[in-house]
Amino acid sequence: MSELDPRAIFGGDEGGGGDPETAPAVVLPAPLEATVSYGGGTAQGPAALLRASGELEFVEEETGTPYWSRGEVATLPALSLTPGGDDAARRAAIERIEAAARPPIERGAFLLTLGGEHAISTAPFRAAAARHPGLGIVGVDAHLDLRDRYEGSPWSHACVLRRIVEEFGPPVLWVGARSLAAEERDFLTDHPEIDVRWAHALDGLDGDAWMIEAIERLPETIYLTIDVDGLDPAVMPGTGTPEPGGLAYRTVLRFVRELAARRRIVAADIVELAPLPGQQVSEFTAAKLAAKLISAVLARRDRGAP
Ligand SMILES: [Mn+2]
Repeated sequence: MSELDPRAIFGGDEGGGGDPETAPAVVLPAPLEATVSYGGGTAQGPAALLRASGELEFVEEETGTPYWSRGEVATLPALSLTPGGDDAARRAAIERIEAAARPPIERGAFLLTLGGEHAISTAPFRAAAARHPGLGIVGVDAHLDLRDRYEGSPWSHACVLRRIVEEFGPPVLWVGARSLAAEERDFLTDHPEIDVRWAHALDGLDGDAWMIEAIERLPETIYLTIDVDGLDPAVMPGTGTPEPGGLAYRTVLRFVRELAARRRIVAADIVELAPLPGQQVSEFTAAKLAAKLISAVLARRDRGAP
């Protein structure tokens, strides 16, 4: 059993407390906040999400059954990551996250990393790609994060997909985008294989057929990154770089469930949560999405799928 403060355990007393060395799902808090360009606060994201997760009812309302069995979800101690610093310090922080991500991924557990800013995704993606060659990446995000450098740094949150594409060239599906820099537009022109489902292009589409069509193009093993700003700021105000016209909570939920049912999500992250004082909706929404993601991944395993 974990000796962490119950408020620092995903799922609290009822849903948490699994052994990080054996549990089929492991949560890794990675509160890195170094290159946030607009509103700050992502360093507080993991703690707020964990606290909110302890307030969730443990029965999933759609099924009437618990999200998972006791002990199936473990939480690692939050990494202590120095904020700010130069590129070398940022790179070192990402390497520390990667080192923490490796053991659960290597033994085949599902790893959910909690950011922190989006720059952290490189770390668990690398750990997962080392074990799963051909790993694809799926993002829910208002932004493409395809800049080469941002505010002088190649390790900015605005560059995370660019770094991953350059290093691994993975199949990419990016959902909910609604922000575009000229540099990103040009990069997309040069990389037509990057499958972007723009938020505006989803308006008026009938049902979820688009999701299934997009998911069926993907390889079997997937890394999923959920930037909370992919959701509409009306339901997710607590994020540093909000963009209007985002996805509905239920749309994201249905997408995550289709993805988890049709592909093997080996690792995921939820990033860019920046809690707002006196307003708990953002961390509560992120915590519930995290619980439903873990539940959907474990349900696939329970059915005997790899
Ligand atoms: Mn974003």
